[in-house]
Amino acid sequence: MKVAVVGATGMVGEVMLKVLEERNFPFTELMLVASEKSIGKEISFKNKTYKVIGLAEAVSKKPDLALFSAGGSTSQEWAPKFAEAGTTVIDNSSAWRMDASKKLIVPEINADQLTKEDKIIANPNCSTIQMVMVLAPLHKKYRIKRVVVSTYQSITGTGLKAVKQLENELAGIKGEMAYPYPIHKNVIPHCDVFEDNGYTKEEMKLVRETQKILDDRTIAVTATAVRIPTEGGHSESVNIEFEKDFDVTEVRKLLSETPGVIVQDNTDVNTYPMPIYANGKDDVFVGRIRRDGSQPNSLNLWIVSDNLRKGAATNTIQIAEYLINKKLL
Ligand code: 11C
Repeated sequence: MKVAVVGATGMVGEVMLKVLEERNFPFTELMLVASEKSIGKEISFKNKTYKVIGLAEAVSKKPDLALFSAGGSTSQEWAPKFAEAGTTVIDNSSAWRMDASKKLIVPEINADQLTKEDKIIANPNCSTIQMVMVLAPLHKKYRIKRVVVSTYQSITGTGLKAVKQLENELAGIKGEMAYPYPIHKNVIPHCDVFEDNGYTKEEMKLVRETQKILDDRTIAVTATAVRIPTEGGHSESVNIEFEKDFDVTEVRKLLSETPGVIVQDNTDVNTYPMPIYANGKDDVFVGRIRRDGSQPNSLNLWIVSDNLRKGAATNTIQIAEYLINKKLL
């Protein structure tokens, strides 16, 4: 199988290669693909050096699978060209997620929707993936009516430019800014661009993508997405109102039995999820699980996951593994 990693020089691309190596992902030929300015750059993978190639060359080589993490506009333009060449594209950008003809997949939840005909498959936004991993089993059991989420998002979600901004600020160097304000010693209630409704696109992704993945447009979701000067993972404070009542011990048990979810919840010994634990791991961590006594059938919890792994690279590769296992490629 010929595999292309599109956006191989970016932050997610780098993690994608790491995850492909760790999972011993099967391929006969690997193409590392990036924009014009990176063509010819050398990247080593499994003790072999690969030269980065451009998008047109990659399409002409007709890969069986292309793992895209190259931004929305590249994906909009190039994913259909790969698909026309017979390649199955799994795309990490927001370009196709809300397209009614494309599937938005978190393998543990809805990979069974996939068929051989799906040539462009969308990978959800990082902050959505970690939240739905926890919401899905709870929705099945107690029916979710409403979710109120506030995020505390890692600068790695913005990319290398933001990591550099923080490094510069820590070193007292004036440099290029990824954000409109300093991020060191600051918190910025602004992830992605603002939409006309006063919410950011990141906030609206949490609303729209959650409803699409859980296949239930009746779930009310409202979000506030915030950037904080951390790396290693996104954190989320989530308040959930259910139709049915629940028992907190039963919720903890249900989540601890959910594949891909780890419960870290023992306040006696200060155990709860944090980016320093989630960093480099593929699981979604949940803790601070407690009843919201302010209204009926409501729960509070805290979710953390490595946004570059389960939030991006790992989820993409899990989709690819599903396609291979089910012979859908
Ligand atoms: C962030 N969630 O942390 C974003 C990064 O739609 O795939 C990923 C953007 C996306 O800023």
